[in-house]
Amino acid sequence: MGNQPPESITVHTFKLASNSKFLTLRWDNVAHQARLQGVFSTWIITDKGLDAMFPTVTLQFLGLDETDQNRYLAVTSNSNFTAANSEHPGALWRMTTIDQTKNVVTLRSLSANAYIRSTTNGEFRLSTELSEHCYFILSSESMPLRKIQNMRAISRKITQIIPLKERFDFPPSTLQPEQIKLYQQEGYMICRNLLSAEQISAAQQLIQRGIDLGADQNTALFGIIKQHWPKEFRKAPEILELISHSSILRNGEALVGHPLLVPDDSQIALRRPKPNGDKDFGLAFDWHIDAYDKFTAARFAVLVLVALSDWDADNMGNFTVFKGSHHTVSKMLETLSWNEWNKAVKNSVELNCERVQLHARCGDVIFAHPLLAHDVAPNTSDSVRWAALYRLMFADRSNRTDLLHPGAENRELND
Ligand SMILES: O=C(O)CCC(=O)C(=O)O
Repeated sequence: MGNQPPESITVHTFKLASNSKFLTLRWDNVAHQARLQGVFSTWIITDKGLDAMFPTVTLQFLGLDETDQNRYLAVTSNSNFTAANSEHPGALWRMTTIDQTKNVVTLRSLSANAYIRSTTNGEFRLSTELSEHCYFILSSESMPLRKIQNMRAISRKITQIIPLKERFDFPPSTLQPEQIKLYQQEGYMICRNLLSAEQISAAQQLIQRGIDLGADQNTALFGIIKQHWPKEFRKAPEILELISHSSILRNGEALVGHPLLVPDDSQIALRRPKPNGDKDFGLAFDWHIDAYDKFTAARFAVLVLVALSDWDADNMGNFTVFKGSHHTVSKMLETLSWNEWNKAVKNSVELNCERVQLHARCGDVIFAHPLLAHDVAPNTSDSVRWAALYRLMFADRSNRTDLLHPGAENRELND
């Protein structure tokens, strides 16, 4: 008998203990939760044997051709998931058994020193803390090679229709703990140098094209005039990638203390000069919060504004904040009835917070708490103010309640 190839291989699935969904690799190389078991959620575990007590393993998904090296679950140095070869520094995982009778295990990335955990939006993230979101039920079966070959043939067909693509490696947060603390106190912060000159210029060119085509039309609803840009501008990669292809996304997460979703829409906001000192904004109030309904407040996690022109003096259509007002607004939402709150907003009641017209240079990024009262300053300059705004949503919607009580939010991003 020569060296016969094995007739079967032991394969594994990782099913989340919390919702019975499988750890799967998606077409865009995101580790995500799938309802059904398939080739992309069936894994070959290879023991790397770096530590006899706690097995260090690589996780190779079954799908695709054997010759394709990039079939290993790995974590990048920016803590994002990717499909890589087995030599990738983030491809080593420590598998620890939590409950032997039920085969419950956790997976800890050796390079990131953090556990893989599920989020309620169907993705996975890393967490430095162990919680029930990190528990998987490990199932193992011996699978005949013939079956594996059939499964691979199917997966090749799938990837012909939806090719596996590179996932962008979101850059890490640039924020220091003191900055996060100040944001929690004041409800806003300005970050500089997060965007490249090319990114800023691409976004500006897109907006200029829109202006040339007359895309920035005003619409009126119930007497409120809104500047409305068509989807092809609001959702253009030049605008949306300002968030995902810079540290803005992870800075937002660091400020909020929870994972956020990559935005799929934006608000392009031009504020035109009005020499009579009127502001170029539909709302007549002196302050407002976005989604100010008692039930929708903080439905998004953080407001992000990217300045796309210079407005570095007062009265240039500046984004204007009421320093620390997120604390006051939080109390108002808690204590006032729906009618009282509505009246308070409509009458622009005194918040007893300093009103600050923020000064920004092109490319500066402002982060604001969803309960922070804000306004648009008049523009008596001779140039239009350009900005793009984003309302970043939680990956886990249940985290919203944290933000309704500023001061009680997580101090650290654990997800
Ligand atoms: O354009 C701005 O500076 C702010 C706009 C704003 O407050 C809003 O759209 O709610």
